[in-house]
Amino acid sequence: MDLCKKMQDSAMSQFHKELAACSNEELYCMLLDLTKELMKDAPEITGDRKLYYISAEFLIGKLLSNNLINLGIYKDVKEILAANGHSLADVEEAEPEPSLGNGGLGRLAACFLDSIATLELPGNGVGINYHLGLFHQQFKDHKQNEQPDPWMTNESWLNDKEKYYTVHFKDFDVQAHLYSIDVIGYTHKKNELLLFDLDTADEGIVENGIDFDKTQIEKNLPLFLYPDDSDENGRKLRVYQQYFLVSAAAQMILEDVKANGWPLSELSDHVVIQINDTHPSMVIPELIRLLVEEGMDIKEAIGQVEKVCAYTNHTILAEALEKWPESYLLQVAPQLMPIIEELDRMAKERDSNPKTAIIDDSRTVHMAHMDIHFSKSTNGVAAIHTDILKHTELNDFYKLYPEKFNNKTNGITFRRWLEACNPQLTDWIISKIGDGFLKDAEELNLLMPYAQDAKAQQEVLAIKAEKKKELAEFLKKRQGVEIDPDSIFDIQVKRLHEYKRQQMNLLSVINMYQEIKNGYVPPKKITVIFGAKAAPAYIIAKDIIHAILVLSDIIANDPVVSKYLQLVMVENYDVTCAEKLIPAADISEQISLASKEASGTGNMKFMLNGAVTLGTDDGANVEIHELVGDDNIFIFGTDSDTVIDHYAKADYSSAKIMEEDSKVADLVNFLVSEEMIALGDEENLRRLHHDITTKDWFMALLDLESYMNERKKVYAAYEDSSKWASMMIVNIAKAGFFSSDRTIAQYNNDIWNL
Ligand code: 26Q
Repeated sequence: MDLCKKMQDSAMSQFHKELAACSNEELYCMLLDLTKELMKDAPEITGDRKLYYISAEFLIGKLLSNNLINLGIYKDVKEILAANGHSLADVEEAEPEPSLGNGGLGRLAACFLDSIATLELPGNGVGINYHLGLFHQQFKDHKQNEQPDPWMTNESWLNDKEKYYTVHFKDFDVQAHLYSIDVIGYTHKKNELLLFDLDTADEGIVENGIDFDKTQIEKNLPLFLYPDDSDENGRKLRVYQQYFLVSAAAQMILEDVKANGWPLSELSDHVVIQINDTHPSMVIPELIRLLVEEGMDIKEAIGQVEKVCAYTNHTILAEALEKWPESYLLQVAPQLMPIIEELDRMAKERDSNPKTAIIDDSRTVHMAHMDIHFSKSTNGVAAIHTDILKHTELNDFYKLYPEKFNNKTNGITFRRWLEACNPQLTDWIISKIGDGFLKDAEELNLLMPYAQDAKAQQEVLAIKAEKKKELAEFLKKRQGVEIDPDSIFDIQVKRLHEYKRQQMNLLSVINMYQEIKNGYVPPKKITVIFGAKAAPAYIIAKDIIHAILVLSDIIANDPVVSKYLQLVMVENYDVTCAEKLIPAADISEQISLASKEASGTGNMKFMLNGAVTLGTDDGANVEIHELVGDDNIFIFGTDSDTVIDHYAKADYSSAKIMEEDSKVADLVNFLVSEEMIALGDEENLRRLHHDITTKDWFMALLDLESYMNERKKVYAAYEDSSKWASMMIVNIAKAGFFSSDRTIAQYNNDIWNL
């Protein structure tokens, strides 16, 4: 049946209305049903070897457009809606965004699912169905306020698999209830995202913001992602969530194997489990435990699991490497401890170095250590990150298992981050080089000759101008903020963390504010945009948000400065808003302290959409730099070796920099100036000031001068629009390497062998 008739019939049967008369909400429900129906008929990807990508986070974003694209009916649906007086963009607004992730690691998992299905590899995601997501960020009194983020509606992408798995905790059992979301690839074949839930979950226990009783596990377990882990009960709840996920997952995997008639002795021939950071690491001892329960000898079970599992490290920050006191594990899942003890004993047999022990002298269990000893592969997520793991952070392990270490530079799905969010640029690329790049992203290189083509330059500038207008409309609608589409859009959007140095950007904006106040007239108005959620218990991060929001008002209230400068912080930065911000960006701020950002993936999305990077040689910026060359990127700051050296020698002092550089001192002191305190909260501002002047653990002041200088150069470069457009085109042309299809092909060749 043709699509138009199908849509008309569904509107009639569901709502007894003509298509033209339906509301956006009704159209969304109709399209949701229709899409689910089409996906139900799509062939499953099968094979006798299967991947389980297990992760505490899947930041999948809205699914309608993406699924329509991958089903090959996006344009048709858009046209049919238009013919009936509707816009697909408006219909999309009715879709709630599932908030099942924090940031990079969760979004990466979602891009990977898209590419795994597109490459027709049999592989499912496995995670938890958090009812209230991470949290919804609101700004009140210039501060972040956290609210629950309910996203599940009666009609949703979730399918009930009507399957339960019993998870044994020390004092009680729970029934993990399996749901799924279909993941359709570009060739119309499908895998699944499998999400475990608890029927006993009770949203009613949440009160004032996101507070709830952390001890009522049966009611709270699947409510929030990473509940506040600043207190002991919060941390313990996290262990409950982790064990819940891995125990249900391990049972399901063994059930799959048996259902296929494969003997458990051949487990590693048929199953590969990719462990997404240490959050699901307990899958290793749990799987061993279950195999032993099935009658397998423990040595054989360990051997199998070591061949089945592979571990990805996403961070070099020591504080993010999870380690749990043995006492927690004994309270949550004591049945794991004998297995972990055995793994620890074997690890100590392999290496007597206490730094590689799984259980240390204070009876703390190091999850990453268990992963490296007892999985077949350990990978970092960008070249520099893997190098730092090998030669610094995990060097003791690298010496022990050099063959296990490998790099898999991250990638992004072009279906969402180009086709869906920037159809204008997609069509432009197709008009120049055909649509082959949608299958083979490296074909984007064919755009290179257009970098010097005056007509092509004008065209990309026009598309950027259109996307900037769209963003201005979006922000007006979403947040009531007006921005000037004729200004330069200079954007930093990512989780708030000191190492990402939003505070350095803020200090540089203070500098711009002061210069303009002192009479400097910038050639063009600049709109600096931030978007970031801070962890609820991360005090300094929240103080940085406070300072940004206060400064934003100071600038807006200044009749002179506001003509040339605007500072905006978007509320509740999420995938939906990333899809609007990124295509509209002129400048992509990637300014982490070198050595600290494992990869970054936002940097790739900006580049693909024709933004020029202002950044440090950190994470995947290094690879972007190599690809586009010095002339098409703005790099500044201390290199990673020097930074690592500063930490080793403990010789960095922000106070010393302030003593020696009065300009830097003035900028920092502005945080506690009368102007700031008049609008803001003195306690927060003083705490931030104190932190930067006495600690500045992530060295914002080290690179502040070079950052401000480089930023000036970027703004100056923007004035030569032909040169700027050629930089945009080079960035787009060189972005092919960052397709997650390439990343997934590498995982498959080197690790999964599906
Ligand atoms: C750990 C312990 C207790 C509570 C929370 C956590 C925790 C939660 C989330 C630790 C880490 C995360 C998330 C990490 C993350 O998103 N890392 C990012 O991964 C991206 C994908 O590889 C990289 O591009 C980013 O550089 C990296 O920061």
